[in-house]
Amino acid sequence: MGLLDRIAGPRDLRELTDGELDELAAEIRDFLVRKVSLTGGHLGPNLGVVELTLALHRVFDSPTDPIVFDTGHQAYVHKIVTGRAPGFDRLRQEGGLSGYPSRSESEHDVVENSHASTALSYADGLAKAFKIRGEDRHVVAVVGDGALTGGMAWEALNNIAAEQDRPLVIVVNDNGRSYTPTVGGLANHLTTLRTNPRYEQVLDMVKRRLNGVRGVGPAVYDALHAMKKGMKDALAPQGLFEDLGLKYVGPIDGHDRAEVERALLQAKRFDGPVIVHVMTRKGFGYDPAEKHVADQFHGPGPFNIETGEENPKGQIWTDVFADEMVKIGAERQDVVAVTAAMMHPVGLHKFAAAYPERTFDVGIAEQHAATSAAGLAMGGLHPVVALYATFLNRAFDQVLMDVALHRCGVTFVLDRSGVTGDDGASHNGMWDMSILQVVPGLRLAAPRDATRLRELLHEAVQVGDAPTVVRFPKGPPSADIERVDRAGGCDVLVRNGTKDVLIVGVGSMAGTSVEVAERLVAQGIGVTVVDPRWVKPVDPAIVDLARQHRLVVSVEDNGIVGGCGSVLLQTLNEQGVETPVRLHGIPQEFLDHAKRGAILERIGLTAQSIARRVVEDVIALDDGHSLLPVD
Ligand SMILES: Cc1ncc(C[n+]2csc(CCOP(=O)(O)OP(=O)(O)O)c2C)c(N)n1
Repeated sequence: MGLLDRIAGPRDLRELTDGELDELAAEIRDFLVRKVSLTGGHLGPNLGVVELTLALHRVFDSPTDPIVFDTGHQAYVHKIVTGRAPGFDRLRQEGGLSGYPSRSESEHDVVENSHASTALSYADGLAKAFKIRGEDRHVVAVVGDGALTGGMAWEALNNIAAEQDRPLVIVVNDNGRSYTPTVGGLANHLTTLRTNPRYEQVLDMVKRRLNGVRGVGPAVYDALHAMKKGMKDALAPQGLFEDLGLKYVGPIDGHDRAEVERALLQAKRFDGPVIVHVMTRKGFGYDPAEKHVADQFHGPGPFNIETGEENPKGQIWTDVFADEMVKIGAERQDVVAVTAAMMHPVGLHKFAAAYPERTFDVGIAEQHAATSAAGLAMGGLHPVVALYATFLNRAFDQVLMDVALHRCGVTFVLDRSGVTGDDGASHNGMWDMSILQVVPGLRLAAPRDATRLRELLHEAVQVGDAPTVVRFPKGPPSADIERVDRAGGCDVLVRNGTKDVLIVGVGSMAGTSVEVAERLVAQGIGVTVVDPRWVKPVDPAIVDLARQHRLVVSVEDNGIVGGCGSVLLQTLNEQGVETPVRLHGIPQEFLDHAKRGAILERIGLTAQSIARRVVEDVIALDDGHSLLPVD
């Protein structure tokens, strides 16, 4: 029986000796590598916070003292020491452990939103609440140097620093990276902090400790050496935080648990807001992660433990976008690319390699990305801003007022739209087609396959006087689906039999719609399937087609409220088309984590389920009844 088996909750950590805690840290690293190699997940960030998390749970009394993890992807160790190690066999699986903190899993999890840069605001509110209620509790926020590049973090710091009597400990987990190295003035400043003369001592300590850590290879020594060579002295390096009025402790070697504990205890005693600057290494202790150039195993899929090689994924939508952007970059000198700290995940790394001077990583700052893109457009360029669909939510006002109102030609490319699954409720890209419907002048395209992605991306960057959006889902694109005809700007994919049912298949749901059609045809129902390609604005050709059919069915992988189907319904109503319309989309719920396929099954977005409901609707029409209520 290992030490890990003896840890049922944070209090058990306090019984352990220094030697046992070192042993436990090694066991936890082993455990993380073994479990994540099977399920995939956020390995690198968690390997980096093992000692930090043990120290946090020994110094503070969670849940009385809430510990808020920014983004939450680095909370695996926290899960392990709060009694959830057995759940790791089913990490990110349906009904199993969530990949982020989860309030339904544990009283130790405070925040489960995986959108970055929010922890300091939650912590600010919690500290204010405890003060007003007269409760003597500390609040701890753990925030990465990447998350600190988000504007909200600074809005919160501005407030937190203003009140000196609220005990709030901000742990800056500084590993120098988001996915890739963190960029910007703040990142430079943190680098300066590392050049504090005290850092020399810390560096020595880190080096000494490395010798004692299992699985650490030469990569780490080289990196540290390189860091050291780049050092220069600074007089008052912590100035930025102290100028804000925040006490500063650090920098601390985040892999020296005892030293981190001392710093946290010191911070705790201040009984006011204080920053503890902890230096860690992403992927620490697992050689393949440390050596992984792209992102130090930020979030690998299942992989081989010995080699660190990920199981092959095949071509995904992102790859198609990545290659096409390089071609567009060659054809158009005015096209520039913008990423919000996700160069590789959104596929802009190839463009960046070909045209480094035309690529901008703005940090985890989607709002700024949008408005900065407006500026780029005003300055005569055509920016392509590539984001995960869920993170565009942040920048709604900027898209509306800063880009659209000014008629700026900016293309937003939304990867991971629709149901994404494993990462849970906050990662599903199911809001974009609803919130963007209300933006005047904005044009939105949803490609059904790789060929259409290339085609629509080219069309999008041609638009110079309005925002355009191209959205596509997670995973591999389906095989190309050829059109049989064209109607306006739309592709007709199926035209079979009498004009009974018109199916409007949006984006990746076009393939599903073709399957639905096959099932309906087999039952003697005539079907037309149309892929609008550009779903906003509604193509007049769809209105004409709707008028000619007996039933219109829309299928989209977006929230049902305010999505493409709902806008189509409204348009038909305005145009006096009385054909009944049935909407199929994602129910407006926060969907628990599970595989994308399993979720689509559960919410009825499969060909079988849609076909069954359409047949029922057609039978109701044939019987002269009004349509059945949705089940
Ligand atoms: C608003 C938002 N944009 C993008 C992301 C994607 N994302 C997840 S983790 C991460 C990097 C976080 O870096 P850091 O805070 O330094 O933590 P580390 O992984 O280095 O521990 C990014 C960009 C996100 N979660 N939220």
